[in-house]
Amino acid sequence: MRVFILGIDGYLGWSLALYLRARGHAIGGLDNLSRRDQVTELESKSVIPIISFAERMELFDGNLGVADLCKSDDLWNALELFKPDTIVNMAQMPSAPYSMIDAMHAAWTQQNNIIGTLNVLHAVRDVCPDAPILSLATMGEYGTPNVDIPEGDFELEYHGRKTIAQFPKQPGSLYHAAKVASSINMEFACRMWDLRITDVMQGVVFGTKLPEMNGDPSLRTRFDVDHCFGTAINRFCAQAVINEPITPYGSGLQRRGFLPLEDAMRCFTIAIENPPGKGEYRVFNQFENVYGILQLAELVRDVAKDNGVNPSAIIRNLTNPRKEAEEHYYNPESKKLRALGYHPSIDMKVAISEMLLDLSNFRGSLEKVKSCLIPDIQWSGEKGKAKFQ
Ligand code: USQ
Repeated sequence: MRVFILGIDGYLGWSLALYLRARGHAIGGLDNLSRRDQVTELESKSVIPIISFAERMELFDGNLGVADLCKSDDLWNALELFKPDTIVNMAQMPSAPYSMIDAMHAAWTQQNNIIGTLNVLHAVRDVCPDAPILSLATMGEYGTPNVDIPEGDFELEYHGRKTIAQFPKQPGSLYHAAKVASSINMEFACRMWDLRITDVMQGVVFGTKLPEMNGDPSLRTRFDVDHCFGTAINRFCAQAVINEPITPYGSGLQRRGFLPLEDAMRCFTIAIENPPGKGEYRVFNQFENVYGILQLAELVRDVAKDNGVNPSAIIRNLTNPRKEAEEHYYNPESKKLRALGYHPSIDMKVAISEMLLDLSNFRGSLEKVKSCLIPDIQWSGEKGKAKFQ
C-alpha cells in the first residue's frame, strides 16, 4: 500500500513510517518541522538524538518534503505526485500546555491544526477522494464526563445513510478544542464529499523505541521530556533516571487512557488495513488501558528502585498548573480495534523497566534539559513555575 504521512517528522509520524516500511508499504510524507522549532523555543531538545530532516528525506528516497499545510499548494502537488492509497494526518501541534501559553500560541495552535486539517480534507477531495484518511485525534476531546464515553455509537440517519453524532465534548485545553473542531469538519467532509475517515481518539502514548529502530541510531524517533511536549509516563521515567522528583500534578488521582508506542503502531496499521467505507466517518477510542497518574508515578518509582536505575527515586506532587478534575468518573469504551484484532500484550512493569534502562543511556542529554521539567504555564494565565506541594 502507498501511505502518505502528514507530520512524518514527529514522535509518532516517524515511528509509523518505519513500522509500515518494515511491513512492505511504500511511504511518503510532509512536515512543517514546527516541533523541532517549538522544542527549541522552550530551550529544550529531544533527549534521544535524532538526525536532521534532510537526512531522513534521504532514507525515504525523496518521498518526504517540507511543507506548511496552511499556506501552500504543496499538499495538492504532493498527493498528485505520490498517488497514495491512504493518508495519515498527524500534522498537528500536540501539546496542551503549549496551546495555553498565551493568545498568540493559542491562535497559532488552532490555526495550524484546524486550517491544516481543512486543507487535507479539500486536497483529498480534489486529488484522491477514494483514499481513506486516518486522522490522529485525542481522548482529550471528551474530557472527563460523569457518564460512560461510547465509541461514536450515537447513530443518526442522513439522507438515507447511516452517520454518527459527535459525543458531547469537553476539551481540557485549547489544543484539545482545536481537535474537536477538526472532528466536526471531518464528519462534515464524509457527509458532503463521501470521504472515508477514521478519527482516532488516542490516549497518551509512552515508550522510547520500536524493534524497527533497534541497533541503528539514525532511525531513532524523538523523545521530549519538557513540560510542554513531554507526557506523563515519558516524563516520569526521565525524572527517575536523573534523580529528579517524579511530578504528579495535584493529587495525581486523574485517570487517562495510555498505550505503548508499539501498540499505537499496531492500532494504526489495523485501522489502515480495515478502511472505512465510502462516506463513512468512524471513531476509534485507542488506548490499552486506563491508569491513574499517581499510580503510574508510583510504578515508575518502584521499578527504578527494583531494576537499579535509581535506588533513591522519589515522588513529589506539584500544585496542578492545569484546571482539570482530579477525582472523577472515567469509563471510555474501546472495543472496535479489539474487534478488528488488536490484542494488548503489555506488562506495564516490563515496559517501564525497558524505558528506564534505555533512557539511562541518555543521562547526559537529560541533565541538559533538567530546567525544562517543571511547568511554568498555568491554565489560569498566572505566571511562575508550579510549586511542590
Ligand atoms: N501530568 C502530571 N504530571 C506531569 C505531566 C502530566 O500529573 O508531569 C498529568 C496531567 O495533569 C494530566 C495527565 O497527566 O492529568 C496527562 O497529561 P499529559 O501531559 O501526559 O498528556 P496530555 O496533556 O493529556 O496530552 C497528551 C498528548 C496529546 C494527546 C493526549 C491524549 O500531548 O497530544 O492528545 O495526551 S489524552 O490525554 O487522552 O487527551
